[in-house]
Amino acid sequence: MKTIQIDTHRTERINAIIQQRQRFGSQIEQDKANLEACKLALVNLSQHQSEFLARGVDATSAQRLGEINFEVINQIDRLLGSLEKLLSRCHRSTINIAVVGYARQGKSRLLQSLTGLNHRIIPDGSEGYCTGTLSKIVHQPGLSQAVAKVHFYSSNEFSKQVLAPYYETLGLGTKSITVEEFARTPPPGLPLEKKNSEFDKARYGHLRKDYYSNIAKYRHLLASPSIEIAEQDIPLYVTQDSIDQSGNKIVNYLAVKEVEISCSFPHEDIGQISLLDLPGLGDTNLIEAERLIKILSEEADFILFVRRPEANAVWGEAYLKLYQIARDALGDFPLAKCSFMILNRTKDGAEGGDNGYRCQKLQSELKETPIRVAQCIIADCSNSQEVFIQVLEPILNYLAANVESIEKEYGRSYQKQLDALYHNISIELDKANGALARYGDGDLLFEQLFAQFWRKLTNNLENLLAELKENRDNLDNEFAQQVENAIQRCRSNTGIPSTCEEIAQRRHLFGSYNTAYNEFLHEIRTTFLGHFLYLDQAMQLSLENRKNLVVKILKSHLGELVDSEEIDVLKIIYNLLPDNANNLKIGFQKLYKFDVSHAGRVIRLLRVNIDQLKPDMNTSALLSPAKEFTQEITAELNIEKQILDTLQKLHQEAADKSETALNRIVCEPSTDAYFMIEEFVDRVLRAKDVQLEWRIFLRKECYQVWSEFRQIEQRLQQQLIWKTLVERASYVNSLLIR
Ligand SMILES: Nc1nc2c(ncn2[C@@H]2O[C@H](COP(=O)(O)OP(=O)(O)OP(=O)(O)O)[C@@H](O)[C@H]2O)c(=O)[nH]1
Ligand SMILES: [Mg+2]
Repeated sequence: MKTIQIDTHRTERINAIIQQRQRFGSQIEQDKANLEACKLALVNLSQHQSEFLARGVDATSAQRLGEINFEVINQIDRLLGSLEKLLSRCHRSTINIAVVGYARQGKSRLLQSLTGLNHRIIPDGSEGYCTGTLSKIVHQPGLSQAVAKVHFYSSNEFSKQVLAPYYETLGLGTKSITVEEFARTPPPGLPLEKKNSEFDKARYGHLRKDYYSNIAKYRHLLASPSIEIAEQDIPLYVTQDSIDQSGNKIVNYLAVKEVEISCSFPHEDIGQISLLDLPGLGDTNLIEAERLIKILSEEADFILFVRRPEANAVWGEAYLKLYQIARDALGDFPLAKCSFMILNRTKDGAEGGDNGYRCQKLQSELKETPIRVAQCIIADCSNSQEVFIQVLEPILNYLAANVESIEKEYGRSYQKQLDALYHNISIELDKANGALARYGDGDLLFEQLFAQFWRKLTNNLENLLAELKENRDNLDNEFAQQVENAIQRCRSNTGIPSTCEEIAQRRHLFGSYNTAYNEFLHEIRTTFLGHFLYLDQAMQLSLENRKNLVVKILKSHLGELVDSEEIDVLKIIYNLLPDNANNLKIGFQKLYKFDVSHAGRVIRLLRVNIDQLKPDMNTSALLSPAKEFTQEITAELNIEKQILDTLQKLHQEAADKSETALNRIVCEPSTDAYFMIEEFVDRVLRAKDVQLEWRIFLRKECYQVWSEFRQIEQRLQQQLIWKTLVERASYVNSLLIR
């Protein structure tokens, strides 16, 4: 292709604009890096949050951790997405100019004039709609012929991006329809309320006559990968009005998402300008307008609204609507700053004739409409020279003068989002900052655990005391059983000779009934007492059992401080108590030393009942010393039998008395136990300053008593890690605001 002319001044100006824009890119680059760092810090924090919660922390920390909302990460992602687009704009090495307007206004013609490219590459049409799809035209020096890459919709994209908007807008059903379903059954009829609208009827016609009726012709393309085509085939994919040799309409454009055309621009000095030719929008395809224009928000740097004023042209509803759609679809794109309205002036002989007057009228009336563009220009779009002077030059001048403020406008928009994000992140980081504040605080932990300890200990001991109080006058079953056993043993194992012969033998041994009798008394008495020897210990054992109840309670609250199971727990605790814990020391000491067995209570009690079993105290008339046992008496009275009877009687009397006496004391262990424990509880819970003594003692032993304290080192370390992560996140967050 022939190069027409090179205006180096123009090339430099375009380069200057592009370079200036790239400089803005570095600021965005920085913001993006900060945002990414911020995201990383927050992701890190959120991972630690989950780990903490999974591992289990104290309730307060867990609640505070749970309150941190990491939704801000998604907000960062969204902003990163927008920055990515901005960056690709700033880094673009071309200025992309797009044309937007209704059909047959001369958009394609304008682009032809601008580039010097012919109608094979940028097809224009004299009948009906011409351009059928979005085409991007870029300069690639050295190409003798244009080449194009055609991208088709996938079936899924076609169903979501093309069909669904028609079905939704026209009320044909809310369920998204697949290509297969669409091919099988024609779209349902227009709902009643839409039937009167000419717009809706036209749109429905486009769906039914173009998309549905021709589906068999273009459906195969929806599954096709992108293809490369030669220059002469470009119209077959770009235009709406090509026909094949048999005169049938070619409808490839319906399946085309975008065509990228590379060619060598004849005007090489505008090589760094890329062009975006859009299908003419109209009543029928306004549904597609939004989608097409959305693409422009990312790809276009400058938009030319093109209008060829027809007879009696006014800025009517259709134009206001088009502008409105464009403004909504373009989002952050500073439309008023980056668009011109081109009024396409035709001369006599052209379709519509000389429209000079109409152009001027519309130009002057434009400011009265809500349409906001940077400039409104009148130019003959079919005249290359005029397009250069009237359109391109003003665009370049305008961009050169305004590139800074345009970028600032973009910047303002995302800076606002950055500020909002910074604010949101700060709120969450404030929460994070305090979340584990108390996690590694040993003093606080101690206070919490001590309060719990004190509540439980007092409760348990008081309950025990109440129970003992209730039973203090009741017999001690265990002790009573021991007493009963002893009495039974005493009655069954008396030590009394079982026959008169035994008595006679003993008499022969000493040669005296008196001596034998007295010796029997000694033996019976000691046997008798022998049966009760262990009762004092049994009484003590009963008390030990009650002490054990206290031990159990203490152990349940003192963790690993003492691992012994026995009574000596009391002694162990006593030994661990600090010297100045006077009350506790006394309380523990008294309890572990409490012993009733040394007093020999039972034996004392019994001894007074068995005087009759002592020879000197024996008052039996039969065996009084005054009546010496003589040969005659012996024979006459059957003395052995009398001795046996007497011994049995004396034993029985002693046993009966003892039983009565013992039955009087079977409640004593219960009473003793109550007073013993009451004394202990008073001493360790109620004495003045005793709580302080516990506090001092347990603070010293806290690592043994509470497992939480054993973790405190680990907790401190985790707290430090968390703090570092929060600080890091706060620091990177602070970088978001300039
Ligand atoms: N004489 C003259 N003819 C023009 C001018 N602008 C457009 N035309 C003709 O009008 C017809 C439509 O022009 P296009 O450039 O295809 O219009 P378009 O806006 O691209 O139309 P669509 O692609 O259908 O949206 C073509 O035959 C053009 O040659 C102009 O300024 N002067
Ligand atoms: Mg066109």
